[in-house]
Amino acid sequence: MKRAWWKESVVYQVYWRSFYDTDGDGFGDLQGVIQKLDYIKDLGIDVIWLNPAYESPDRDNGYDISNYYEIMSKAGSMQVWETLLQEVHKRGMKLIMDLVVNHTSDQHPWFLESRSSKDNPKRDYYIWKDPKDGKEPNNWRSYFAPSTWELDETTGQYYFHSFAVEQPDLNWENPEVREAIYEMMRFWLDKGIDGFRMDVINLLAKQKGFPDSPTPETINYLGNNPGIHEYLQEMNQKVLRHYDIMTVGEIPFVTPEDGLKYVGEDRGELHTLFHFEVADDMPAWDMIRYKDIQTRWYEGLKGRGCNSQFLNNHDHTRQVSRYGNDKAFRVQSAKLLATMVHTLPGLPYVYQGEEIGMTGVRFPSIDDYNDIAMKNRYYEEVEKGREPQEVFDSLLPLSRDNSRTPMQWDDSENAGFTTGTPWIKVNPNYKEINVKKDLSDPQSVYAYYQQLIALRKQNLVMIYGDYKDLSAGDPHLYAYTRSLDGVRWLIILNHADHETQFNLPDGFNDQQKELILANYADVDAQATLTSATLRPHEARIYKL
Ligand code: TEU
Repeated sequence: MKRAWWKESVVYQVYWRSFYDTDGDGFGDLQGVIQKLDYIKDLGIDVIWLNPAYESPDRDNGYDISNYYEIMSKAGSMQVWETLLQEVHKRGMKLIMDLVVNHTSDQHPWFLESRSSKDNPKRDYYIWKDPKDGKEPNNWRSYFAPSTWELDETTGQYYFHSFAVEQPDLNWENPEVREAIYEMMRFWLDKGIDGFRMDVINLLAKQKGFPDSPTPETINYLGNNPGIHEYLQEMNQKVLRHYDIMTVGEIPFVTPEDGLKYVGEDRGELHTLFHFEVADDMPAWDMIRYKDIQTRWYEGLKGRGCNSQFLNNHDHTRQVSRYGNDKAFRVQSAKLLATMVHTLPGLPYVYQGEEIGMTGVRFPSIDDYNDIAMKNRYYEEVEKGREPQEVFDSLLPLSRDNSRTPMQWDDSENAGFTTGTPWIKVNPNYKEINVKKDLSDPQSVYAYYQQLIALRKQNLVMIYGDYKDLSAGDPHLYAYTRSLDGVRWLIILNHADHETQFNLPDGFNDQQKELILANYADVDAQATLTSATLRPHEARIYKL
C-alpha cells in the first residue's frame, strides 16, 4: 500500500464539551482544548478530531447545526477556534473537523424558510411529502424517533428526518444544496484544517420512492442508497482532492464489500471509514465474532483501502466497561484493548479518557441523563405502558452518556473539569481514575498508551504489515501476526478473566524473539511460547 501521512497517524477524539472548562459555565470549551494540547501531544497524537462546535440549539450536542459558519458560544468564538488551529499546528499536530451535512437543525435559516411555504425557494432544500391515507408517507423508523416523518401544520406536508424531529435531512438531490455544502467545506478547508470526520455520510442519498420497509426496526434502509457514490465522487472532485487532507466517513450498515466502494484508493471518494459491525452490532464482547469481523475487513480492503479501528466514541459506551473488565482487571483490560486497537490493521482512534481507562456510568435517575437518543426512547417506551424502571435499566448499558461524562483530570471537586456545575455529572470514580494519578505512575494506562503510540512511529509493520489470525475459533485468545519486509510481529491477547494457554504454532522460531511490549510488568522475555500460560487480560507483543 502506498504510504500517506494520514495512514501513519493516531487520531485523538476531543468531545470538547466534556474535556476542559475554562470559564466555569459547566461546559468544556475550545480554550480548554488549547490549554490541554500539550497533554494530547505528549501522548504522541498526530491528529485531533473535534466534535461539532458550530452554532447549534444543541438538542443533539452539536449535531444539529443552525449556522455552519460560526462557533457556538458555549465552545467559544471563531477567534478562539482560529487560535486552537494555530496552536495545534504549532505543535506539529493536525486538526480535523466534524462535518454534519446529512441534516441541519430545524432552526437553520434554510429550514425556517423551507417550512414557511410550499413555494419558498428553499422548499427543496429538504425532503417534503404529502400524507399517505392521512398518515406518515411510509413506515420507517428514525434513529431517535418512532417515525422518520414529522407533520408540519403550516403546509400540511411531512418532512423527513433520519434522526430527531429537530434534525431535518437535507435534500442532496438538489444541486443547490450540494453547492452550498461544498462552499461551506471550502470555507473551513481554506482556513487550513486538515480534514473531516463525516457524520453518517452514507445516509445522504435516500431510497427512491420511499417504499415501506418489511423490517422497519432495522433502519438500514436509511443508508447506502443508489446515488451515494455519485455524491461522494462529486464532493471529492469539487472539493476534497484540492487539499492535502484526511477524510474519515462514518458509515453504518456496511460490509467490507460495500465499505471498499467508499474507501477504495481507485474510487476517488474517502480515505477511511468507521464501520459499525462492532459498535452497533456486537453489544457485548464476542471474541470469535470479533476475529471474524477483523479478518473479513482485512481481506476485503487488503491493499486497496484503509480501515479504522475504534471500540468507543461519544456515541458508544466506554470500551473497558462494555468490552473489557472495568472492575477486577480494569488496568490490564484497558491496556489489552488498546494493544488490540493499535496493532490491528487500520488507523487507531483514542477517545478522550480512554487513555486513562475511564469507565461507563450508572446514574440513578433518567433526569441525570441528557442523551437525546436515550431520552426519546425512554419516553416512547414508557408511553407504550412499559414499566419505567425496567425501561430505564434496559437503556443504561448503551446510553451514549456513558462516554460523555467529564474528563477526569484530578481528584479535586468535579475531577478538575470545571469550577462550575458540570452539564452532566462526573463519574463518581474520579478519585481513583484521573489523569494526575496516571501521569505519576509509570505503569499507568496512560503510560502504556504512550508506549504503544511511540512504537507506531518506529515500526511501519504496525501500519502496513500483512495480518494473519492464528487463533480463529478460540473464544478467549486472540493471536495474530503482522508482517512487512521480513519483519514479523506476533500479538497475543488473552481476553478473559482467567488464565488461557497459548501454544506457538509451527513455523516460528521460539529461540529468537524479542518482547516489544507487555501489559504485565514481570514477563520473562525469554520464556518459551511453545506452551505459555497467559494471565487474565494479558497482552504481549513480540518480534519473531
Ligand atoms: O452518529 C450516528 C449514530 O446514530 C450512531 O449513534 C450510531 O450508533 C452509529 O454510530 C451509526 O450507526 C452520528 C453522531 O456520531 C451522533 O452523535 C449524532 O447524534 C448522529 O450522527 C446524528 O448526527
